[in-house]
Amino acid sequence: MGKKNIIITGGAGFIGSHVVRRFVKNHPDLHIINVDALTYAGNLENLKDVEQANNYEFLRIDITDKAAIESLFSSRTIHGVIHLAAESHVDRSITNPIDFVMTNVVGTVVLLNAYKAYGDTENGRFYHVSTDEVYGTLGEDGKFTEETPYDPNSPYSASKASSDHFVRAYHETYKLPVVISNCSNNYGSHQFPEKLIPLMIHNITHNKPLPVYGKGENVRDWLWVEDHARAIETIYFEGRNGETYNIGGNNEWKNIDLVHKLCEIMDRKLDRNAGDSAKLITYVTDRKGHDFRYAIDASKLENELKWSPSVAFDQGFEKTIDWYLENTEWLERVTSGAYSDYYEAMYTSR
Ligand code: NAD
Ligand code: TDX
Repeated sequence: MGKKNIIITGGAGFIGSHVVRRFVKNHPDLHIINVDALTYAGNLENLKDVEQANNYEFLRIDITDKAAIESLFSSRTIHGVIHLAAESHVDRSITNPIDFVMTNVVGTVVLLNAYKAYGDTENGRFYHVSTDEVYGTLGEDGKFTEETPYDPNSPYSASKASSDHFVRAYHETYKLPVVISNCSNNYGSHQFPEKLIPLMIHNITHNKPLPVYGKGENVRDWLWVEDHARAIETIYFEGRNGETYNIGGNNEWKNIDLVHKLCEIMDRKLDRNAGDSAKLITYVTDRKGHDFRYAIDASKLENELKWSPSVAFDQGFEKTIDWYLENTEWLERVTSGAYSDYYEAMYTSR
């Protein structure tokens, strides 16, 4: 018998590339099929170190393309699916919500249907990788648990909440074996510089203003991307069908404090005078409907599946910054072309 086929969608993106790398390297008994449309956020350069592996294959397919997805699932036995492909940036969802409905909602249902019709549902499972943003926003206290009611505020989180609901509904209605995880903000290498940390690193290196939304008081709970990828691996193999697992780093930061910390480290690494980078901080108009605070209670995952974050934030953050400084070519390539139009539309005269 050949290797079991596992589809990982969105494997050319930020988190997906870490998940693909981990599965290809740790599971030579599995054949990993990376299904990705290569949108602006997808980049095969992120997977250079695994592209020659004999248990890895890349297919450029848009998950909303029903015929192409059905043809893939019907042409060979798909044991399991780890679904990460998504439109993932909140600000883009505010200007263009329909793309988020198409990929995040319709694309997820296309995959569910194909897996239900052709997949190895007796033995495998459909894993939906989701976000803590489906729970809405917290005040100063409390944390999201798996029982927190869904209350999404942005078009992005509404689309992810909707896709979570479809995944749950396929479990209830068709007994499809599914599992869902909802994770907090990730940081690490290969993140597209529309997101806070790589955007700020890029701007500091170019002495450009650092756009902090509102008063910078919003709070996010940051988790190292490798710890997220390891949680996904654990949940894929050991999680219980029909369950949701929250994933988080117990690591809350006010945006402005995080940006100041980044500026201090960048001053040191770039041999600048202390305080130079922080002079670039510029407060700009707040994000519409900006969720105030996210914080995750990950005790279910910690107790049931014995997962916990492996890296202290100081260490992971420093490693992350080093990666962007050592990979300036990557950063320059992904910020050439359409990025400048995006940046101008989003930030000029904000
Ligand atoms: P990303 O934007 O970096 O990557 C998304 C990937 O999906 C890209 O490779 C892109 O080409 C691909 N893609 C987009 N539309 C597609 C389509 N129609 N068909 C096929 N491929 C398509 O995203 P990310 O930050 O790596 O997030 C991955 C997943 O994790 C998403 O589902 C996101 O909701 C979830 N998530 C992200 C975070 C975070 O902090 N980034 C936190 C929790 C959950
Ligand atoms: O230029 C900026 N200035 C700024 O102040 C940007 C890009 C962001 N921010 C703020 C907004 C947020 O409070 O920083 C915080 C983090 O912003 P993002 O990096 O855009 O992430 P967020 O909106 O929190 O969502 C992220 O975490 C959950 C991911 O993008 C989602 O895909 C994931 O589900």
